[in-house]
Amino acid sequence: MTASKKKRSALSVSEGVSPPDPINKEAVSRLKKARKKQYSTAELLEGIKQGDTGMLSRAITLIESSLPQHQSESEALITACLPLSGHAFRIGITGVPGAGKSTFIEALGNHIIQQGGRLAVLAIDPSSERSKGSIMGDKTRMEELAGRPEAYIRPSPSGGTLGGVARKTRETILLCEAAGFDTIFVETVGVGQSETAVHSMVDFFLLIMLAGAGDELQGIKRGIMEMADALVINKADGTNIQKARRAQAEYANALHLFPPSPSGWTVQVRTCSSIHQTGIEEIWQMALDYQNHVTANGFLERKRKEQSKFWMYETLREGIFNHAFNDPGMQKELKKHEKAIAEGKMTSFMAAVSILNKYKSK
Ligand SMILES: Nc1nc2c(ncn2[C@@H]2O[C@H](COP(=O)(O)OP(=O)(O)OP(=O)(O)O)[C@@H](O)[C@H]2O)c(=O)[nH]1
Ligand SMILES: [Mg+2]
Repeated sequence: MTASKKKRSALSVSEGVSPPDPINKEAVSRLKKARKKQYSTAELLEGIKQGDTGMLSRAITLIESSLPQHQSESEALITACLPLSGHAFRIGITGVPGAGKSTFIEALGNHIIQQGGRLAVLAIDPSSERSKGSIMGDKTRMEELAGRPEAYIRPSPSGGTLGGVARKTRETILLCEAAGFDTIFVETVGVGQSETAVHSMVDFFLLIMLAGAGDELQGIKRGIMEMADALVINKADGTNIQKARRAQAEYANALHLFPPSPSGWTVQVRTCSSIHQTGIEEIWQMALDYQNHVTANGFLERKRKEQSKFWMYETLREGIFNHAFNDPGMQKELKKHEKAIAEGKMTSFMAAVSILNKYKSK
């Protein structure tokens, strides 16, 4: 085929300048790279040390991952952050839905930042369904805080058992501390076992309550009150002020009946209005008083050591249980024994011994 014939063919493509791409390919590839970029543990650690919250978020996502290939990287990162952690004041905040936790955190958080602090707000919410709701709620209730560079708000890790979620939150505390946050809030909703988990990872545990719900001691589990270092009666504003004061006196009386705390700290009852920001400053001062008290008498150090031990055994218990009972044979044994208990053919104790014997002979 001659060159001239080729030019005349209907299939030939006339030479010319190719049209520009409708999309800026270079920008797209840069974006893709940024999205996909896998940071090394060293890069994440460096970012955390510099207080870069973008890198902190990536690191937290890594430790939250349940993929086995992330395990060793995640462990390396936590180990590297460990010596940089431990200096922050860790505060647990709980209360029934609607008590005003988010609004209170917004008010107290802004106050702490005004005092020169840097605050990380974490949450433990074992039901992932609810956590979606509270993230949405928190965005509007913590508007000012969320916009501040001195604040870092991270919703609860979702899914998994309470133990798993709690362990990840505990590790997240370490990462946040390594990133320079000097105050850590861990929020949980006061309706289940999650308070116990939060209590086992904080220095100071604050229970937010409402006045005027009939009998002041109703609806609130004694166990939660016993864990608290301070009770805060929120919404003490408008016509509610008197009711809040009465509730304060009643709770203070009720607390007298509790055994003294091993910290030597007397549990305080305060009132506040998170919306009007009254009583917030005093509550922060009280928290700092507590911190000074337990630092001076050595209780804080002992408590943190106990907590570390507790989480080692918790994780161990869960790991051993999963390892032992994840196989179908043992699952069947569990179900069989559950049924035997339900039908009254065996006591719980007998069933447990029988299951353990099955496991040992496996
Ligand atoms: N009057 C008054 N209302 C308040 C106060 N604090 C919170 N509220 C209101 O109470 C409602 C619940 O407040 P939230 O801060 O969302 O409560 P929460 O405890 O975070 O609730 P959940 O996230 O559902 O567990 C909102 O309508 C707030 O505006 C307060 O100090 N005074
Ligand atoms: Mg909330």
